[in-house]
Amino acid sequence: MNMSEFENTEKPPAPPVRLTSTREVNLSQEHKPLPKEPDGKEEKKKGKVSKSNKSFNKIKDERPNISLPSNFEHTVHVGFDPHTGEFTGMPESWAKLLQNSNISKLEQKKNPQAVLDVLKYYETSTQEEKESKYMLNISKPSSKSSSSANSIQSNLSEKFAALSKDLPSKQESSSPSTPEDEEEEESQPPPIATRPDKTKSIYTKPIETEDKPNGAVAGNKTDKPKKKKMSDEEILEKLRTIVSIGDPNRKYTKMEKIGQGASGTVFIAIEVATGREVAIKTMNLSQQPKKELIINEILVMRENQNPNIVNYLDSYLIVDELWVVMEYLAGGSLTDVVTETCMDEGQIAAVCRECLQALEFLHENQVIHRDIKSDNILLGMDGSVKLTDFGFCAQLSPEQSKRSTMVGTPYWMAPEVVTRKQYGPKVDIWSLGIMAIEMIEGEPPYLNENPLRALYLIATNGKPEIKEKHKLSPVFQDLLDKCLEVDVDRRASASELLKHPFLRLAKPLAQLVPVILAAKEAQKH
Ligand code: G5X
Repeated sequence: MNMSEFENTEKPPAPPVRLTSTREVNLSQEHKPLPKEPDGKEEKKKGKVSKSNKSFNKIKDERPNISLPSNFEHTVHVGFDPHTGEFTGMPESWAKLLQNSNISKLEQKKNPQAVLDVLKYYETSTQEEKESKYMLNISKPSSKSSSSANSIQSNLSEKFAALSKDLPSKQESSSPSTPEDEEEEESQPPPIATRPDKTKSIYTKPIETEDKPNGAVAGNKTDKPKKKKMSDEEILEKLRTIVSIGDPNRKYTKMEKIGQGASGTVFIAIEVATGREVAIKTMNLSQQPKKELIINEILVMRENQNPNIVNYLDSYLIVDELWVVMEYLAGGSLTDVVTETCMDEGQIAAVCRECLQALEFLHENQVIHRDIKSDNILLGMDGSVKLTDFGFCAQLSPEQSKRSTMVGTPYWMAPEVVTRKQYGPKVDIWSLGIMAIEMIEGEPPYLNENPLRALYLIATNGKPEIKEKHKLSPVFQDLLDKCLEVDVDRRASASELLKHPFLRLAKPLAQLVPVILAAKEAQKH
């Protein structure tokens, strides 16, 4: 018929491919709505990455045999002399980190507290990369910026000093594997690509010590059992009351690994009874430093089902291995799309609306996701958009309506998290704003900065600069302003944002399919 002929010849052009993609795609520059300046650093990044990723994966793979170091903590007191502009009593490892951070002397002098905050923070995140999941006790400065010589206390890991030299190489990484990588990645097909280590989530121990009469000195290792800390046996006991009985190996077949995260390995499988595809996250409990988080993830997600959330389906416990069965989305993550292609505003608005629907639902139910970023947005082949990985979510209650644990991924973190204030659901809105920047620019602000300096910049700059803001429609600019508002009370809520005029630009979800396919195509190369 005429019509189909017409459609064949006039097929819409393929979506523009992002030239700055770290995954090495080279296509014509022409249809780029939001070009980015070429970045010299990009090249440098690539070379190193595969190597550092490789060793990182290696560490992860061997994790089963490495027990977490314990009792390697000591307390340090750091002061700042405003006259000399020097920190006093700073551990050598911190000094080294700071030296490599590109945080200038002037910046240090301008905001020494921010420097100390982020140093402690960074300590934790690097710690995590070595140990995979990361429980560090970090005590908050007992009184913030009260004196010019701020005294802070923090626990240091013995390994810490060694970490600073790894930092520069922990740059980017999603570049295609070099031949030598192949054996490491054989079980990681495209849907979930590797990301730079520095885009991985971190979690630090709550700063509850500050409430203690004896202040932070009460020491962190002594108070570990405080607050309903459950024993391993109690954890298993509790899990047994939650999970289904039966052998999941008989209910699901054709398991194929699709991802490896801090908390476990993810497989795709077929549910025998229905023939549908599911994703299964398996976690070896003996390797999980924070088992309560896993129970939390299951309990919270079992109760909170929504079309814009990767829904929990079932769970099983096999000896000490926990299986969490959930919906499978075949379109890959939003990261794949933002790094490989350029989205137009209609597509960005559609993704924002879907994410805001998920957040409105969660926040109404007093749940904070705490790790909103493109990596945690999965796409269906029909263009559906769903929020995933609730491994760090927090269920608020009337007794505890605010949180202080430092959770998330540094580049996406709200200022109130970085500066260690009490925070609530609006941290997700800030992160959504950062994710919107990913959809515009391909990556979050400061990704090329030393991560430590990035944290400093979040703490001190507040709202990040958007490179070519004037090229965005006024309604989009306004939405970004409302997400990236430092003042939490003035920052919009999810329900408010759902009424924002920018969302009226949203295209039908089916129009996300071309960028999903383009991202998949780009990743093949
Ligand atoms: N394509 C899902 C998760 C979601 C709510 C409890 C964590 C990964 C990876 C992952 C890949 C999926 C899942 C589905 C695709 C993940 C989670 C989670 C929950 C219910 C469990 C990690 N790291 N997926 N489809 N990928 O590679 O919190």
